[in-house]
Amino acid sequence: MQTQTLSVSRGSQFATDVCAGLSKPGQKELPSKYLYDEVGSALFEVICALPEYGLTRAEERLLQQHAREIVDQLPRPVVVAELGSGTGRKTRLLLEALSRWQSTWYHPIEISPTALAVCRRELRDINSISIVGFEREYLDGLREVAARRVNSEHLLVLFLGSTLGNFDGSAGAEFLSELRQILQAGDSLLLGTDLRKPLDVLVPAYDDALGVTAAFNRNLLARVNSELGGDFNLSQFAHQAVFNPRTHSIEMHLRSRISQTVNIAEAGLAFRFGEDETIWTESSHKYSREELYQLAQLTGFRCQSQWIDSEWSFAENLWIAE
Ligand code: AVI
Repeated sequence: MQTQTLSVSRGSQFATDVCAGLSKPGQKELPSKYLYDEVGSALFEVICALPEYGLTRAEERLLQQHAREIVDQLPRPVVVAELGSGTGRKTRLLLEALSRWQSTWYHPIEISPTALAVCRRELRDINSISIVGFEREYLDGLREVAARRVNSEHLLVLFLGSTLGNFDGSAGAEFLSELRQILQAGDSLLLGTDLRKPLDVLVPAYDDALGVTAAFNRNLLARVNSELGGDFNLSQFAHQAVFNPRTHSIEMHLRSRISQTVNIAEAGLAFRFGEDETIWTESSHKYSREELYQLAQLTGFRCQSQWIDSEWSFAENLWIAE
C-alpha cells in the first residue's frame, strides 16, 4: 500500500475573492468553497450527522446497498479519482467492493491538505488499494490523474455528496463538460445528487435546531477576521436558509442585523452593510430526475444507471462518457 500527497502553493486568492464578492453592486456574496477551513470542515461533519440533514446518510445507504452492483458495471482495469475526499466513509464502500477483483490506484483530489490527510488515514487499511492524493483544484488534479494512466486503464471519477449542486447557475453543466473533455469515451462518473423535496424537509436541513449550520455559515466571517484582519461582529449577522423556487436551490445567507461598517485590514477596505442586507454564501441546487438525464446528455455522458434512496430523495448516478 502506498500513500503520498502532491501539493502546490495557492497565494492569497482568498483576499481577492472576498473583496470582489463584498464589492459587488446589489447582492453581496462570498464563495462557498471558503466555508471549508479546518473548523468549517469539522462543522460540516457534524451537519452530516444531524437528524434534519438526511443527504449524507442517504448516499451512504445507497452505496452500502449497491456498491457491488456499481463496480460490477465498470470496465477493468479501473483507476479511481475522487473530487473532494470527505472522510472516506462512503468511498471505502466502493474501494472495498473494487478490491475484490483488482488492486486499485485511488487518487483523492482536494485543496485542503487536512482533508487529504484524514482520507489517507481512514482508507489506508483497505487491501490492494494504493493512495496518491493531489492537493489541487478538482479539474487540475483530474488532468494529472488522466495524464498518468496507462493505455488499458479506465477512469472512474467519484463526485459524491451532491457537491455539484453547490455550483451556481450554469457553472455545474460547464464543469461537467470540462470534466468530460479530460476523460476518454467509456470512462465513468459516479455522481451523487440531492433531489427535490418538500420545503418542510428541505429548509430545516439547512437551518437546524441546534444551530450547527448557522455556525458553519458564520465561520466564513470568522475566517475573514482571522486570516484577513477583518472586524466582522459575528453576533450581528444572522444565518438564513431561503428556498429559491426559480433555481430550485436552497440558499444560505448572512443577514446584517443592523446597519454597520466592516473593515478588512489585509485589503485596506471598508464595506457598508444596510440593516437586513445579506451576504449570499451558498446555493444548494436540488435536481429532478429528468433534469439529470438531460444534464448527462448535454455534457457528453450517457446515464447508465440511477439508484434512488427510499427514505431521503437522493440519487446516485452512474454516467458513461460517450
Ligand atoms: C457539500 N454540500 C453538498 C452541502 C449541501 O448540502 O449543499 C453543503 C451544506 N451547506 C449547508 N449544509 C450543508
